[in-house]
Amino acid sequence: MIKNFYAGSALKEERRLKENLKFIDLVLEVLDARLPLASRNSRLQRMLGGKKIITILNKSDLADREITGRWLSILAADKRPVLAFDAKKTGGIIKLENLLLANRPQRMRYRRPLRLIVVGIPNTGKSTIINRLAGKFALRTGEKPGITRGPQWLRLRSGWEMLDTPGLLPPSLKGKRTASVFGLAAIGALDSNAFDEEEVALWLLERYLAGEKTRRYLFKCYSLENDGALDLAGDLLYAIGARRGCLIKGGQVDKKKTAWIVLRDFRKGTLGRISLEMPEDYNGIPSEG
Ligand SMILES: Nc1nc2c(ncn2[C@@H]2O[C@H](COP(=O)(O)OP(=O)(O)O)[C@@H](O)[C@H]2O)c(=O)[nH]1
Ligand SMILES: [Mg+2]
Repeated sequence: MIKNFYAGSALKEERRLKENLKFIDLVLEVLDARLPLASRNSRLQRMLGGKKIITILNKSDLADREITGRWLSILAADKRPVLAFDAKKTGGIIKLENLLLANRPQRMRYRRPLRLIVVGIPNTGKSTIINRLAGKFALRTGEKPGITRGPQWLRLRSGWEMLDTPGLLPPSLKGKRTASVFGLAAIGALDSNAFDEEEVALWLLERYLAGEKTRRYLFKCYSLENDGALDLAGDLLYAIGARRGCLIKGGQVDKKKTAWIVLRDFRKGTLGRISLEMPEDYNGIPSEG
């Protein structure tokens, strides 16, 4: 049910990124902490050659704390700096700035400023991170993927220069398990025309039902009784729609609209913390995407 809408524009983006990479000393790879495997573009590794990468598990405020902790230790074994991050939290940027200071290259081949770029798939928080790092340079966030102004270098407090436009990577879908693709749809990395919202919402509700904590929080959020009567995602979606008065003519629940409510609430974080991938699924940086 997932269609790939990125093929054409992705190639253009990739060419643009390759062009920019000539001037780049450091790449900030922004992943979604709830989906660190699927939100990584594996082709990036090959494009980068030997460049330094700092991996940011952003939106960690929306992921399970303990699971993110385990992700950090597993990803750190790849010998690159990795940081759990909440780009919406004011003050948190210090941690990232310190990491940037600590990761200045030792020797300079050219007399030019050290430059970094923020890259990632849509909706991982790239623009928010750029805004935080840039401080007084107010850039717009929350814009539709792909809409950007002419690129510009901004000087940061850590001494780095940063491209004000993120490098937009396509989500890698080829060879991905269904769960990863549904996860990408849920976190808002895919075009809304590319998937069936009801399928994705049902998959997401199953994930909430599977965990004791996540389940309790979800039922509380929708003021539903957590008494075992709504153990099936389909019944749960229906109950959420009914509870929200999301009806079509004749009093039936509007399942499509309810699915969007669930997806929107999930993305905003109102449904509570949840991790959609487990560290146990990881076996090294994938080489092909
Ligand atoms: N809860 C939470 N939301 C975030 C975080 N970072 C970004 N967002 C939100 O995620 C959405 C997408 O952010 P944006 O920076 O535009 O993502 P981009 O597409 O990668 O540039 C916006 O609504 C942001 O406010 C974070 O760390 N935590
Ligand atoms: Mg953006």
